[in-house]
Amino acid sequence: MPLNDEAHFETCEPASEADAGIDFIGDIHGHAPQLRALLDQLGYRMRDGALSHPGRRVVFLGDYVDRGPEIRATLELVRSMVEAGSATALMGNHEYNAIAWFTPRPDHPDEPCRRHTEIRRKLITPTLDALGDDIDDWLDWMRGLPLWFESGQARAVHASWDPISIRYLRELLGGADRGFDRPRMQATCKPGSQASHAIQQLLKGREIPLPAGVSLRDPEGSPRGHIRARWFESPIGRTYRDYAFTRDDSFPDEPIPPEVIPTDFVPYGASEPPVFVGHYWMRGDRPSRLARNVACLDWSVARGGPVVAYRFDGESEIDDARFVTA
Ligand SMILES: [Mn+2]
Repeated sequence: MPLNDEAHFETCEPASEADAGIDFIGDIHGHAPQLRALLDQLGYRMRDGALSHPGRRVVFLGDYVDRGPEIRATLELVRSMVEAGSATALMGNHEYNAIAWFTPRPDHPDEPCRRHTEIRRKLITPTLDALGDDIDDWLDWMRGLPLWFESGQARAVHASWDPISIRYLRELLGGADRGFDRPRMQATCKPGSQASHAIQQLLKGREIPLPAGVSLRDPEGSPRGHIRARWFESPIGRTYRDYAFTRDDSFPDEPIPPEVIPTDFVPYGASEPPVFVGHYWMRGDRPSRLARNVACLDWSVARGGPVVAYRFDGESEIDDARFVTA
């Protein structure tokens, strides 16, 4: 179908969901101007109050809030596209954390599920300032965001595709992919619970603990006792440094001992459909795939990188020519 011929589409039935192309878009973090430029470049135009495309739709990979200068405008743009039916917006760990900030702990109702440390307060303050008195409405919207996306041809999740965690959460959510009311939210906030483990796999990704005595700092300055794992690959025979999602020479170049590798670990199969994730602060001149069927679309907009899209049209192998940056 000639996707660039808009006049053609106005006289045709809209493409069915299965046929339509999907534009996957990575982390935005309040950078609305880059998002608008990217959507414009992809051919989305304002129709009836929201951006849409006659033959395509968007799947946003989460992390709309925190860090950037236009958090409210970002949320409004994303939400308007969801409400117009031209986009699906997945939950990122930053939306989850915003909900947890305001959710009381089930065992200590005077304390929030997400402890209010100074580092975290600094991170969430621009979001709280941007949403002001409307915070409850926006939190309700965030609670309803789906955690994963799956069509026959492609998959998406904020950080890592983990079938065991997806199965567990689908059961917790009564067969749905969304719906974090207070009790379900509290279930996922309980440290050490299976629900907490599952949500962490999906929204923060699989982590491998560092050897005793080695401690690093994350970009916010919090101590980090783990590496973010290349979950789609096997950790067997790898070192901490070369199995880390993004390479960092401060990670130990020593073998990962088998006892820290989770027993339920299964790498992403080569014949599985393409999967798109955000979250990992990739760096580089040009976005590229991580494996034939795995791509990360977070290229560090919050550190001066671009907002990144991938134009998907049903191909079984990810094509580096299909990444689009604003
Ligand atoms: Mn994230």
